[in-house]
Parts: sequence; structure tokens; C-alpha cells
Amino acid sequence: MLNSSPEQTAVTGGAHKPLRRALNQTELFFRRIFSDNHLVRTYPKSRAAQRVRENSHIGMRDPGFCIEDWRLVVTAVDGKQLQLSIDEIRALPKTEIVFDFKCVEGWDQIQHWAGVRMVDFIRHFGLEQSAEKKYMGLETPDGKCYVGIDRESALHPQTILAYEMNDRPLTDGHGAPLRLIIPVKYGIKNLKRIGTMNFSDGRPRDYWAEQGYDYYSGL
Ligand SMILES: Nc1nc2c(c(=O)[nH]1)N[C@H]1C(S)=C(S)[C@@H](COP(=O)(O)O)O[C@H]1N2
Ligand SMILES: [Mo]
Repeated sequence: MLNSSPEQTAVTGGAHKPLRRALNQTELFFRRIFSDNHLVRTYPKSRAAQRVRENSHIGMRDPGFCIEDWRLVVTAVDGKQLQLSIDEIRALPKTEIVFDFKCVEGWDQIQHWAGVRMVDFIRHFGLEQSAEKKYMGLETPDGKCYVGIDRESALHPQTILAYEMNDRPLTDGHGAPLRLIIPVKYGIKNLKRIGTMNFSDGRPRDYWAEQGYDYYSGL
């Protein structure tokens, strides 16, 4: 696989020998982890925390925010825009996951989330061409919190757009009505209250990277 991907060639300018040296630590990690068969460990529901930790609310303090009026605004690469209600998203196949959520501040907790797998979402809305871009950018409705996610992680089979926690709709504090759950990343990449989604080959802006954290923040 290391020798066959066109992206590898782009990184190294074509030569195979210097390939490994040209990759930095993050990229090596990233390539090892995102072969499709690498899944994050999951747990039985009985292990999931009932009192789920809540951490940091950047981009979630807009007093004008109205959950009834919320739409997920998706801008496709052809310029087309989708404005999706939470009901449209809930109508898609639901996937649940119980995994160990890890915050860079040093805590972790086994948590139970549910929503639509990102790959299912992309397929359902015909966004495959957009998803070929190297990055997905997500922002809160007020634009105050934002993350950039590399394509491989966004499309990882355990990445979900979550609207439930412990079988109940997300609470405000956990990112209602829709948040990202991306088990291959630290908590900072799990954007709460997603407002917009777009796609690009350049790295989207990332709030936590601006604070000095690793852009990829993979596990
Ligand atoms: N919009 C938004 N999303 C966010 C954050 C935030 O401050 N604002 N904090 C991040 C961090 S640091 C963590 S650890 C998780 C915490 O999610 P929780 O509050 O559901 O535990 O959300 C992430 N997503
Ligand atoms: Mo965090």
C-alpha cells in the first residue's frame, strides 16, 4: 500500500527510497492507522459512562442560536449547497459506537454515541466528489469554533455525525443538535454543534491548531 498510493508519490516527488525519511511523525502515524481495517476498540454498552463529562463550549454561546432553525449547511465542491434539517439526518441509517473518548487534557471516558456514519452521509447526499478533497472543514454556526479533518479520518468507518448520546438526543452542552464523533482523534477534533461543512485540498482553519495543538491530533 505504501508504494501504490498516488498521494505518496505526491509527497515524495516520486522516489520510493527517500519516502520514509520525507514523512514526518504525524504522517507516519496517520498512514499506519488509516488502513481501512484498523478500528478503534469498542466496548459493550454496559461499560458506557452515565454521567458523561462535558468539556469546553467554544462556539456554543451565541445567544441568538435557535435549535429549531438550525440547519447543517453543506457546500459541495461544485458550489451546490445543501441545508439539512436534523430530521433529514436522523432519517439515515443509525450507527452506534461505545469507545474510549480521549481529551488532550489527560482524561478519558468510555462513552456511547449514535448518529449517521460520515461515509453513509456522504453517499446518501451524493457528496463523493467533494469527499475526494483532502480535507473536510467543519464550523459551529457562529463560526467561533472550527476544525479541519483529513479525508481518511473523516471517512473512517467509525466516524459519525452524532445526534444521540446514551440513547437520548444530544444535550446543548454536548453539541446539540449535531456533533462530530471521530474516535481516531482526540476530543478537540470532535466538533460540537456543527453548523457548516465544506471540502478543500488545502487545510481548513482549525481552532485548536491555532492554540498550538497538533493539526491532526490522531490517536
Ligand atoms: N464547538 C465546540 N466543540 C468542541 C469543543 C468546544 O469547545 N467547542 N471542545 C472540544 C474538546 S476539547 C473536547 S474534549 C470535546 C468534549 O466534548 P464533551 O463536552 O461532549 O465531553 O469537545 C470538543 N469539541
Ligand atoms: Mo478536549
